Amino acid sequence: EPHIDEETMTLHHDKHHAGYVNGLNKAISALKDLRNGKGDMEENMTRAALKDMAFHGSGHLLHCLFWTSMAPPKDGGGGEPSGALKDAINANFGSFKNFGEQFQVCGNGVQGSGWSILALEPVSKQLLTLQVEKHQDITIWGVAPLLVVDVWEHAYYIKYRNRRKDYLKAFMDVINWPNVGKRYDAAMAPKSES
Ligand code: MN3
Repeated sequence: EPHIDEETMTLHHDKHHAGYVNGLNKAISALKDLRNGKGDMEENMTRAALKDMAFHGSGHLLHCLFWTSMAPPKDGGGGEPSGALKDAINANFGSFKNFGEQFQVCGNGVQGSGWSILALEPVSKQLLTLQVEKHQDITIWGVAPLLVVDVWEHAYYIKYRNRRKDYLKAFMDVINWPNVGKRYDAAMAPKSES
């Protein structure tokens, strides 16, 4: 509050996110049943269980990142990033202002449900924005999502009605940059080649 309202966040977390957790558990359990000979493996795996797992699993993961992409302004939400992430944003987008505009335009252009995501592409170590639809379409394999914003209507409808643009503008005032910066540092840390 006041940028994002409590009622929306409570419903979003307790009802919508819970739906993905239940859906993922159901898909995993359906896959286990199929491996144990219950039901037609080919039919169910290709048409339902695997797709459900990708949809609900990606929905669950992105919502987990969403909650921790935010903080109330009194606890340090909003403002601008610092440290290595700040330098990387300047290097990849030209300026923080450019990044902010691109991140919001990206979310505004999602058709239907989806996300605007700031991610690190691991091969070239570039930061980029992804305009993900549903939870799993239009992504790049291997990227590390650093900052995500849910742009489905349930994320803003009570306070912002159909004004997604205003919601995205308000979201900029609650970004938990210290957390996003930690994710960036972890994603950039050297890993053993595999
Ligand atoms: Mn949602």
